[in-house]
Amino acid sequence: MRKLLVSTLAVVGFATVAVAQESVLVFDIRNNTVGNQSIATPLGVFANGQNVGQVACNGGRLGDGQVLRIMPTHAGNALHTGTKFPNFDADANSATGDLNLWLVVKEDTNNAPACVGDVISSVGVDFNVTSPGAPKNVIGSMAWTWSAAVTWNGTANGVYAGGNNGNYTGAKAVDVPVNATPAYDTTGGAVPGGGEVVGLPDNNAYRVGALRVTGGARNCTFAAGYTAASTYTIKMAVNNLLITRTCSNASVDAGELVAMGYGDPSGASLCGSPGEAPAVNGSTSGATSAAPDAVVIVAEKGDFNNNGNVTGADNGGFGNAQVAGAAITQNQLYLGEFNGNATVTGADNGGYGNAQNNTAVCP
Ligand SMILES: [Ca+2]
Ligand SMILES: [Ca+2]
Ligand SMILES: [Ca+2]
Ligand SMILES: [Ca+2]
Repeated sequence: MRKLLVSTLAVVGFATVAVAQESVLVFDIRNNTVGNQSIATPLGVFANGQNVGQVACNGGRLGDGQVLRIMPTHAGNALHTGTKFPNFDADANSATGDLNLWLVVKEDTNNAPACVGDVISSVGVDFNVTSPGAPKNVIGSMAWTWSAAVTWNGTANGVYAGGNNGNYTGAKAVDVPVNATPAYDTTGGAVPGGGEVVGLPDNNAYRVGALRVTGGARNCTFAAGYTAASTYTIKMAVNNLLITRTCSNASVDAGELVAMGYGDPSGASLCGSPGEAPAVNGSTSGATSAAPDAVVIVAEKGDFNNNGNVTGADNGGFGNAQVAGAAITQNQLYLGEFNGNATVTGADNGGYGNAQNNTAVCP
């Protein structure tokens, strides 16, 4: 631990070298389990864009699931319960959802001599939320957990700032490849080319953790533009543990160049490269992503005209979702899917009708 921290501190202050990326951190609502969550063989809807700017980045693979749609929490009825799409966290609660964080580890590009036996030795990352206008549905809470995909010597889950739409700070994990023997051992660590076989064309990825987001109590002050006001962007930032790489040889690292995000889920077209540019230097505490890395939309299922309520004015949008077929968008599928089978058909009429019948129940 001590040796790692010394080497970590030693590289603080190096200027960012924005010529390449050595690792990528990217959110996706999928965890790559089979079926609806596979990133290597994605459900067709993910190839149709994320509906915030309508950008489809890479055919639906890793990075095309950066928009998390969750319902607000209802106290007066059960509208947010059940197994409606996407239900990727499998808790039968549409007010909760996961932003899985994937780490892609590429070869080092700025070490001298070239890094041997390299492993990601620390990941310290914050998640900064931008709150839009009003009236809106709020984010109620966020909670981070590290996954078992990477073996770390120590982790800290960090804290949610509290209140509505606060930031999440202090997620930290450290891997110490040098043990007391002393033998250099990267077993279980995040190494170049390791991880699961998933979507990026030039490397594999590890699912290092997940940020679980829960919608707050439904706000019933409805207005046009309600969905836009209930749309939050999240940007990653390096925190004081830094994001670092350790080598088994005596190489000097000019900093881990981390691409935060894959394209911009809020709409700017940054598709076509495996990782958002410019990369940030993981040795710079506070360095932050230039573009949003995830979007959270707290929206009522059935509200196709984006005013917060589910009424006859939404019938046209619901009908369009039913006939969209293979061209259905992520937004249409989220809004129109009520019976948990990841398609919008007449079998969803009952759930949609129930949403209309209960739309006056607040919260
Ligand atoms: Ca859920
Ligand atoms: Ca480097
Ligand atoms: Ca509506
Ligand atoms: Ca359905």
